[in-house]
Amino acid sequence: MTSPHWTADATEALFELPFNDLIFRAQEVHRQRFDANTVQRSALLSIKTGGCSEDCGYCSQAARRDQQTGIERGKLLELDEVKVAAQAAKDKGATRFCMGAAWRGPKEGDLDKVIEMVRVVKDLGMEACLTLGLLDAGQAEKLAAAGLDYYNHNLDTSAEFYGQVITTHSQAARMNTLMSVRAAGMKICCGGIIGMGETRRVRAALIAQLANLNPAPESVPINHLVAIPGTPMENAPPLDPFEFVRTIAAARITMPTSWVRLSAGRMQMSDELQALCFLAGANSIFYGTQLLTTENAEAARDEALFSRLGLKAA
Ligand code: SAM
Ligand code: DTB
Ligand code: SF4
Repeated sequence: MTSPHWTADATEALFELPFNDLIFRAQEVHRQRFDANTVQRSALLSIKTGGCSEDCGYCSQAARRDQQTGIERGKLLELDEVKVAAQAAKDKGATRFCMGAAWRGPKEGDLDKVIEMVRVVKDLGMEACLTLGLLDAGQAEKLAAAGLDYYNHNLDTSAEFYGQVITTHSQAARMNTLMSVRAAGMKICCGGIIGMGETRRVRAALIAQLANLNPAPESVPINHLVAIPGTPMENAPPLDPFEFVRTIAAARITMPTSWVRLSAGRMQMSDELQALCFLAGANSIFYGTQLLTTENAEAARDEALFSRLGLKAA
């Protein structure tokens, strides 16, 4: 399936619309393809925490900063631990289980262990998603053969801004991984982070790049920076919350068939801001008390919000 090409200019023009016009357009697009009152829920588990070789400026898990962030290096979780967490997520109503590892990319021995984890999740009847860093073509094929539904690998920010945030790998290398994931036949979960001090132009260019992956990623996580003490971004300038909502709306309009996930940063958002994000076309969330190394909104708060807004779980 091909989709229209979005330039950074055309995407920035969406951001420039009066807020009400932008939200109206996003609603129109959203309602053509989705039930506007349904929100999908994914659970997240860190299967290997900390000690990462990379230097992503927003991340608490870079080995070079573990003294400052206080994140202890963990081992790859045991299969039984994953089983317990996956069952608990299913019991709470998650339909997808995402497992993340603080690696530049997986080693072969680790990949075999992770494949066992994918089988556990699939046996419980949930969709399985992994985020393990860079993959080569053979690794992507192995994961696809194991039945992995989604691979999460974010572009994170626009090509022009990337080098100011991450120096240990290039955005082009991440593009190669996305192509390998696609070639192996898996669905792509790919998005980015907003609120790192980037300009509106950078946000628009990121959204255009995602939309132009052609086909667009099936799942698009829009993360609000969680400013973690000890990272270079701990004092990132605050973002106007309406600008975050605009980013969600631009993602919805440019990627009409994708699940747009209101991802990291939800705990720091008011209920009203989250409601605006749903109105702008977000239709997925991370659900459960923990993201990777930071806390997520409590399930009880989410249940109450869903009930107040008349939202249904997918
Ligand atoms: N190491 C793998 C990688 O980088 O692809 C997988 C794990 S990595 C932590 C997954 C994603 O989490 C990143 O691409 C980034 O979008 C998001 N993330 C990490 N730290 C974050 C933060 N402080 N705020 C918001 N999103 C964050
Ligand atoms: C994604 O886009 N966001 C998730 C998931 N994919 C792996 C991770 C958010 C991490 C937030 C910071 C933390 O908890 O360390
Ligand atoms: Fe490592 Fe991923 Fe964190 Fe970058 S975002 S430092 S690759 S865990």
